[in-house]
Amino acid sequence: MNKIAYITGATSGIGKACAMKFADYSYNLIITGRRKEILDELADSIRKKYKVEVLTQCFDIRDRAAVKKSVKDLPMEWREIDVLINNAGLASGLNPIQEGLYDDWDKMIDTNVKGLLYMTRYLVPLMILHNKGHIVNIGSIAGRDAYPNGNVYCGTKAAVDSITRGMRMDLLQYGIRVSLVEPGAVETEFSEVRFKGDKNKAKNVYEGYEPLTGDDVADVVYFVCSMPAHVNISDVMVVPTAQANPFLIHKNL
Ligand code: NDP
Ligand code: 8X3
Repeated sequence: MNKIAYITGATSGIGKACAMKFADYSYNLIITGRRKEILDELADSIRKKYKVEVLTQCFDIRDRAAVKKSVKDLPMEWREIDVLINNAGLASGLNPIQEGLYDDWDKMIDTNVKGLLYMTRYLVPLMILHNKGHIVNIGSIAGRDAYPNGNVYCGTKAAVDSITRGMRMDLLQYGIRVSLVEPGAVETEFSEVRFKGDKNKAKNVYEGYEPLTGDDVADVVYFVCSMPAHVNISDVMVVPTAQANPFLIHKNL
């Protein structure tokens, strides 16, 4: 029987790459996101290419009632989840704290922290019931060290780090593995979202060096999940060779 991976934020970037990677290794997938058309197209292409089953769930992870309903609506054959990849997330804006926009703060905290908590809160009881599970939270290098104007985004990823450590303790008795993958700069839609559609600003982030791709991160996530049952890779940071920390990237411009 194929294993099941539940991947949040699979319409783009790291989540989409994880969907492809896990399908390639014969996982059936539950993939989520808000953009239904993209989600449906991705599901179709994965079904065709990898011959696995794919279930789509379209909802906003900030909406606790919607998260609850999506888990409640899972058909019986989709409830034994082996891997949960808590990936959906975003940065919104890059402003000094005194100029921060409240709406940006709400978006980041509600998505990156509360959304991850809601997903985990509703899915973990299924893992406990079935006596198995592995949760991979996507943190960030930004959670290890803040950078100028990153304030709230960095804070949400530091929260993901801390929550991950707490989750690991709480779920120890159930044999549920909890891992944190913390990428550095990955070229995805991330910067376009952060700069609210400004493609030039977004492109500039990745100029002069080779950033990670979603595939690079998916390789690491899959590696973490492919360990034998007695091994947990609790924390892994993956960065471009050109990156030393959140604010030091060697660029040849
Ligand atoms: P993308 O913007 O390419 O993908 C983000 C994904 O999250 C999309 O699928 C989006 O789906 C989903 N998402 C965002 N908000 C919501 C929401 N409210 N409800 C449901 N889904 C949502 O960015 P990345 O792939 O780069 O980001 C994935 C994760 O990786 C994030 O947590 C990010 O913080 C983290 N990360 C990214 C790094 C980078 O440099 N790119 C580095 C370190 C960590 P949709 O729009 O369809 O809802
Ligand atoms: C995304 C990486 O450095 O832009 O988490 O914050 S960074």
